[in-house]
Amino acid sequence: MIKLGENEFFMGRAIKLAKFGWGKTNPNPLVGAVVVKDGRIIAEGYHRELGCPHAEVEAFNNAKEDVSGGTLYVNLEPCSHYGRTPPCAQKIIDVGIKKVVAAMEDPNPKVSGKGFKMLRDAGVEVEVGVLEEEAIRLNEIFINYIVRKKPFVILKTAMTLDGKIATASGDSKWVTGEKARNHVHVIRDRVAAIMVGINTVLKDNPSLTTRLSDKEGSDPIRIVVDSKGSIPLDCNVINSGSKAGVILATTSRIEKEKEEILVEKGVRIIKADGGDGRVDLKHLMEEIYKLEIDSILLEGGGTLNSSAISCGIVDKVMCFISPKIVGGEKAPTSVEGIGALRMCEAIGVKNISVIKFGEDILVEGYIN
Ligand code: AOF
Ligand code: ZN
Repeated sequence: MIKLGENEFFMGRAIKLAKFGWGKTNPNPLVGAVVVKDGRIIAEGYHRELGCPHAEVEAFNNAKEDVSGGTLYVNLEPCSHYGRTPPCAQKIIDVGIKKVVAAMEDPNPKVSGKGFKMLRDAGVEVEVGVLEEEAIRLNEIFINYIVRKKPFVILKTAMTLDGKIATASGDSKWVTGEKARNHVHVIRDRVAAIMVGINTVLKDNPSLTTRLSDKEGSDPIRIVVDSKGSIPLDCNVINSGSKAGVILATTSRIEKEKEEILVEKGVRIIKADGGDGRVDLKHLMEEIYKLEIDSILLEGGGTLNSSAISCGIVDKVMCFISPKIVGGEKAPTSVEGIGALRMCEAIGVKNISVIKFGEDILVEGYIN
């Protein structure tokens, strides 16, 4: 007999397993799978890395017992297409799974609904929608990438209670405490790329790599927006020794010779002329999408953040607020530019959540 909440319990486990794939499956989804028989979990698996077997097949491969007659819990509709791997729906039918419980339909047009149909046509019972909201949130990057055909852009900022990202003299080390800063590295580990403006490179000379306190993380591809190509050849971004590449987003204003040296140093150049001499960020996102980069953590200063928000490329905001007041009208804020002239023109941020990291507060929400 199925007890109340059993579906949610096993789907919760599948979602937990899926999270082990953070940062390794991009641009593919995070997927976990659990096989249950007689109320017990007899097999578990998750999608480990892009190109590796899908979660369902991983679970079958790890099974300690015969999975036939069992119920499969998976947080995404099983695939029906031949891609990097054969269709999971067929495999599910072949191993004799009796029922599939999925959290959500796959938004990938190659699959959407076809996986469920394939299963139902073969007599497998299908139930959809268990922990759906959680599953959608888990794969917000994948869903955005596959449906809207653009990278999911997360604007991250850290400010004081009075909205400053540095003091008037430019000192910004540190606005937030260690726990908040470590969480930023957790996010760097999950996303495909990180993006800053040239001013940040010139001022802070960051390496933009992932440094986690408890495990080795993967470095995001580093994107520097630099319309004139003024990036110093000896800067840390280019010379950090990281295997993750560097993309210089620039315009035709870059000098030919500088461009050649950068290319020789392994930097990929993307030119996206905005007409006003600046980088056209919307066009840049189209080029980034073509490289199968599904997500960008934007750690920009006020100018780049302002351009990114006003041209509509930002999807999510992560705003750390530190309980400090620095004051000073010349102290920079996280979004500069001209800004809205009337309060009714302010950009609304929806579905807000609040988390504490030590003394700091993280406010997250969505723009698009
Ligand atoms: C995954 N892992 O566990 C599941 C996926 O690139 P391919 O050929 O591996 O196929 C990727 C698509 O398969 C993906 O966009 C999604 O629609 C579906 N399901 N993908 O990478 C998985 N179950
Ligand atoms: Zn599959």
